[in-house]
Amino acid sequence: MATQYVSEHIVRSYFTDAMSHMYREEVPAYAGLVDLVDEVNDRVLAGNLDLASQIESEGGQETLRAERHGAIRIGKAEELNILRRAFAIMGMFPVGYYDLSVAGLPVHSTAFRPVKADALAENPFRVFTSLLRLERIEDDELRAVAEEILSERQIVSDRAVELIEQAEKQNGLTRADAREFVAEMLETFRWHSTANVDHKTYQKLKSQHPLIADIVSFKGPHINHLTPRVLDIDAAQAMMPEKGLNPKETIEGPPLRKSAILLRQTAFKALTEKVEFPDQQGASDAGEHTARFGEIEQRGVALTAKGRGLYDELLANAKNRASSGDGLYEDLLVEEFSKFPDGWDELREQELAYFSYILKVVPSCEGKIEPGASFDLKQLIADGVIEAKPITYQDFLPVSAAGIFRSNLSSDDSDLYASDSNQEQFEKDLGTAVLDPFELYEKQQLASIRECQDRFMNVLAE
Ligand code: OOG
Ligand code: NI
Repeated sequence: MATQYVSEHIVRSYFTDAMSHMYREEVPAYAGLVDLVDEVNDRVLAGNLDLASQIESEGGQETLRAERHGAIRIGKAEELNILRRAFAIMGMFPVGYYDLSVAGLPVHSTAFRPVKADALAENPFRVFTSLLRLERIEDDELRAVAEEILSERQIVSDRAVELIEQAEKQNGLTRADAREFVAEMLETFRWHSTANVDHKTYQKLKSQHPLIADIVSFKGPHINHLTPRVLDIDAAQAMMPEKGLNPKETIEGPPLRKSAILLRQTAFKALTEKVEFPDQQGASDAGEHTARFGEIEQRGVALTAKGRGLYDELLANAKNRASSGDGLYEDLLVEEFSKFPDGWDELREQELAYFSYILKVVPSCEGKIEPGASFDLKQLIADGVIEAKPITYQDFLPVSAAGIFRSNLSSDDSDLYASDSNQEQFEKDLGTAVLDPFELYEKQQLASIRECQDRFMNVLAE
């Protein structure tokens, strides 16, 4: 009998589940956030039967409760490269390039995520992955120290590397190997309460940028947050203080709307945790480090380049007006976004968002497709023969990501810096080009139109 390999989705689900358990144990406040999310979601579902049946059809509670994303920060090209290979085995591929230099952050990033619609439906877990840009450490001596420390570390175990090579060669893993692989990968993302550097080096790195200290001072890229899906992010944000969680000041992304767009997210601020710093004498020095937090997200429709242009413009207006004292950011955001059409039909007709089209089968289209009729998408939608379903946004937003980083780095620097994007170098380090998110949504929309067209022709031929 041929050896049976498990699907990438299964490996990814093992991984999501294992990360969730580990992080809830490592960070009890995160377990508290998960409880809060369950409470909010239960309440929303009890009051919205349509949504409840939709969630049921998408896999029910188990799918709803699985985390949507997490984030890590890594130090060198080899780490990015080996993680790219590890994530591929879980069916996660690099999508998008995020230049965070505009927010004064010494990293650039991508998101490893499933790409195809069926894979996303199985389990959409994504890992936002940021690579340190050593060249942004100004002090030559300190840069050399950081480089030296990073050059010595190996974040993926020898056994994990073996399993990665095996999976690549045979194009899959058996269930037992998949379990072992996930257990090995968990070690990569585990927290280390003892640092890799002495206290003085840590302080120096931190004074350059807290992010540099977080990346360089530890044995590996600890998972710094996980993010479940919440069905009412405004309610969850309001409830955090009463659950003993300290939320960031504002929800990132667009304001609350009838037709949700892109991504709204918020977090409780990173905790300050005890860390031991080894010294030259083999003893250690007690200190602390602030990095780990918990986040929640709520997603809406993916926007076209045109829609995204409008989103970026309105968001920038709200931010600029708030910083010049024009009013409260939340109020200004709502005011600015009144210029963004709020209804699925408008979003579709003005080509601001992506939709997936479905030709309804008989009897609903009976009598509506006349012999000899031509395929007119607009007309068929108007006639109720074709249904347009919003395509969910699967990616991240650089301005939001910068806001999440900042609220967790004990730095309130919100200035904008000149862009210093270097996608070419990032892709060289990654070992492949990142996928373009707009192209992915475009393709999905187009494929759905083609399928409608084929089915339409079949109905005509009947
Ligand atoms: C990543 C922050 C970005 C998001 O959801 O936008 C992020 C980090 O803090 O490492 O996770
Ligand atoms: Ni996040």
